[in-house]
Amino acid sequence: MSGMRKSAILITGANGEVGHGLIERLSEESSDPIVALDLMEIEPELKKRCAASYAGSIVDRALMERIVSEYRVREIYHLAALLSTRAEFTPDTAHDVNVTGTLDLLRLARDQGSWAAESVKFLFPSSIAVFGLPDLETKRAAGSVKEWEWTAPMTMYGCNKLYCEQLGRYYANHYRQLAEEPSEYNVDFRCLRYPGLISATTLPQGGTSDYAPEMIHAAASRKPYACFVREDTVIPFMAMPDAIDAILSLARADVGHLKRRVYNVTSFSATAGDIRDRVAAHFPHAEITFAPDEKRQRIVDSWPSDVDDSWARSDWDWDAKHDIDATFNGYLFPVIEKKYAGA
Ligand code: AKB
Repeated sequence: MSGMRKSAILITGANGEVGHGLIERLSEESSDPIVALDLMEIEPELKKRCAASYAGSIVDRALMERIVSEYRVREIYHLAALLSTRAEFTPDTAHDVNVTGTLDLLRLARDQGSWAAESVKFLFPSSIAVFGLPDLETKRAAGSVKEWEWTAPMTMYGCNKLYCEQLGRYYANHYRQLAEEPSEYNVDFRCLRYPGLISATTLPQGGTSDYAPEMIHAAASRKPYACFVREDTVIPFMAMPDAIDAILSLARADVGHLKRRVYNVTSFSATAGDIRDRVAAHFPHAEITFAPDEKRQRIVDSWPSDVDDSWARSDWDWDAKHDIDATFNGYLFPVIEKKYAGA
């Protein structure tokens, strides 16, 4: 059957923030057809760039079977997830989507790989939410954390991501290790842990690092904004174009150079107050206040103020193109102004 099927790149969560940027880049840079999947109908602009798109859930097995009956999936970008705030309201659903959905896709990748006799690449965005620092004093003392430090998440989403990292590592390195003939075509799982992402063109849904993009978009669209964390709250961030560069660089890296399956990546760390200052300097009419929500604050306080991404730098030459100045002055402000021009 594999001879009849067209080979394709599968992107789940295609309508999300990373999905938007990734589909735009992949459709320009790669000749491989893209198959997009999202709970919602894919936006028309993105649809045009895909060979096919499906609206449905990643835990719908019949749908997944339909996709593989039509396409030989040789690379997967598994972006679909319920983010950290939303997952706290519906932890069971979050577990279904974030864990069961990922496990189903790992199985799909395994099957596709063994039929085609080649490993399927499986790109998985994890998050700084896998870290859990118990209090602010520890967070200050920890500074920049390494991949294996402080991995005791306090959110369902963080637990889900951390476990899926381990599942991916298992499918890549240890799958059916006791079988007489272990598979030669294990899943080529590659994972990066994103910091808070900030896009000039889309807004996140249901995350806890959302205060940064929300503040910027509110100011650009002349709306008042009450930030739900304290002014001194600090976590690492990254501009969306760098997030897309990072996942594509990891996907294209020579597997022989990858000494890990899971990599920290970051660009700059900033407090909510730093972001307010930059936004207020650029949009003098901005109305930004601070009204911390105790519960969401606790979650952000448990995330590190910085991550050490030296493994990514040395194994696949990771280097963010946008530092904090370039993120705001070279990317966010010019692009966001166009977005809201005339609004
Ligand atoms: C969230 O806030 O849940 C995400 C994340 C940090 O992974 N943006």
